[in-house]
Amino acid sequence: MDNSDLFVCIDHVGYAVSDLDEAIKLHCDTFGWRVLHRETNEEQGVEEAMLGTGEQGAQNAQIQLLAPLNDSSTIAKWLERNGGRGGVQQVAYRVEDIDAVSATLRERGVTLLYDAPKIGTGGSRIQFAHPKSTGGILLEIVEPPAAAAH
Ligand code: V0V
Repeated sequence: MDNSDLFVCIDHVGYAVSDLDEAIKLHCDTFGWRVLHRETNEEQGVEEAMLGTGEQGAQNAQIQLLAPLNDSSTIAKWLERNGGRGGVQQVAYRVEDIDAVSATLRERGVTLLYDAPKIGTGGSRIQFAHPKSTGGILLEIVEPPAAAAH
């Protein structure tokens, strides 16, 4: 990739929701998305579902529904700050090599939250940039698991 092309594409947009089943119903029954994958990530404190649309599979941009697993979850805090209403909690950019991209972002002064990537959806590797160093957006970078990378 060219040096200016750090990211492959938008991997997903993450919505904070208070009730996962209700949110799935809304986004699938009303907006026509399909549930591609569902899992619980204890470390991140979330119950989540990844949604695709039409003929799209996991190779295309997805919607990630994020419900809090408990009161100390970052999603619970986000919902509380937002008056209990759901909304866009994060945008995730897909990368080919998360270690290389993390190093470049650090060199450029971006504050990354973790010393090393953690495990995300479906065994992906994930890292976050703090909103204070991205212009106010919680930015995730995600390296898909080898089998899902195209
Ligand atoms: C907080 N702030 C945000 C924000 N959360 N701004 C934009 N988007 C968000 N989502 C602002 C907040 O309004 C404050 O602004 C400031 O950041 C610091 O607030 P804080 O009270 O310290 O906020 P905390 O304690 O909620 O921490 C914020 C961070 C936390 C970003 C550090 O949410 C975090 O660790 N996020 C990364 C992990 C995560 O989000 N996990 C759930 C998704 P002012 O008031 O100071 O101006 S898991 C996932 O995505 C997976 C598994 C996957 O994709 O595979």
